[in-house]
Amino acid sequence: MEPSDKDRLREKLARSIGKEPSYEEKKRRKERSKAKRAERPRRAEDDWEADDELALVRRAPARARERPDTNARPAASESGLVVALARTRVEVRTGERKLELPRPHGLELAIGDRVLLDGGRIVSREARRARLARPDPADPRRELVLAANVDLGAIVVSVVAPPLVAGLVDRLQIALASSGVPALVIVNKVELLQGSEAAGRELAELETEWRELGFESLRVSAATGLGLDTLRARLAGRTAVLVGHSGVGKSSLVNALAPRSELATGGLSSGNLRGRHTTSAGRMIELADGAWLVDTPGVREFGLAGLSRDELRGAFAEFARFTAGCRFADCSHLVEPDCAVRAAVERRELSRRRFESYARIAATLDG
Ligand SMILES: Nc1nc2c(ncn2[C@@H]2O[C@H](COP(=O)(O)OP(=O)(O)OP(=O)(O)O)[C@@H](O)[C@H]2O)c(=O)[nH]1
Ligand SMILES: [Mg+2]
Ligand SMILES: [Zn+2]
Repeated sequence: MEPSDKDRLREKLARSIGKEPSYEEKKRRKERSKAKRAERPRRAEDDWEADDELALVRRAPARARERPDTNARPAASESGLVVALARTRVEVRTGERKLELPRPHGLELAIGDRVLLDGGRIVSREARRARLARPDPADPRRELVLAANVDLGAIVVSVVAPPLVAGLVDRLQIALASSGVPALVIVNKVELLQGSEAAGRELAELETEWRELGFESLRVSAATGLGLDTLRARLAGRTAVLVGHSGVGKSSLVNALAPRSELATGGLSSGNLRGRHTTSAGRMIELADGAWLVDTPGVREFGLAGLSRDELRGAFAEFARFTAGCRFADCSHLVEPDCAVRAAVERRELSRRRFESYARIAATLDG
């Protein structure tokens, strides 16, 4: 190593040591957060703390013992279901039992995975039927699997607070379609439409658009219970993953459908009506009638980095009716002259909103 490199390294080290809080300070911080936690009722998530957006770190062992059926030694060669994940631990359901096992090295796991246990360890993972994944916001080349083996992707949006963001629905519909998972749009908080005519009109327009595109949607309210019976019937016997922005009411819906789950729910920031990222890690919950729900942390955005331009064009299937009229066979519909898709948008035969959503997604793809 060149001396200059060494010097730089030493300097860097010195800087990082300077940043590190002292032992005393760390202890004080720990006491403070412990006192804060003690002020509010205990909830299931208290055993876990956020590591990054999706992973969890198990808290100190004293609390870990409180959960019943935990750490019972499993029989040899059982199979189980991964219901929660932390950096070093995995929570697995086998029948009615909940086990906490060390996270195995070299085995990628996701919530919803079926695993084989042997002598209290996870030894293998079954092949996944289907999964919903997205690029890791911290490193887009890596993939984060939100849930494995799902039958349904429930895209949760809300009206008024937070307002409905149709573009995220487009993205999630595309991601689910490319995973081969059917999508269901759940519009929550619909009781809030009573105070807002504009939001009601906007939703009705979107619903018409979704229906014409063949996308299923359902109006519900976790607060009043409206639509929950229909939703329950739609979920029966299936495993569904709930995805959407923070604050739309994903965890509230799980609690309304499975009152024993007691997931933490959070208010909204008063200024911008956005959620507070209350759920910090996914969790799989069993409902009655054979349904399972995977609650996930709210996404800020949902990248589609892995999508090709062809796949994107295919995802906006309503364009296909016009593309024969484009001057260029490989028209991107973005910049080329004589584009029949853009012309159809001008004539209002295609939705301008959908076209703009297409253009926005296209701008984020490489190549
Ligand atoms: N008015 C109304 N408020 C609701 C409804 N459902 C949920 N909320 C409220 O919306 C806020 C956010 O709910 P959460 O269930 O925490 O939302 P979430 O989607 O899980 O949010 P993250 O965990 O941050 O992703 C809470 O204050 C809930 O009480 C509803 O149907 N109507
Ligand atoms: Mg939540
Ligand atoms: Zn075109």
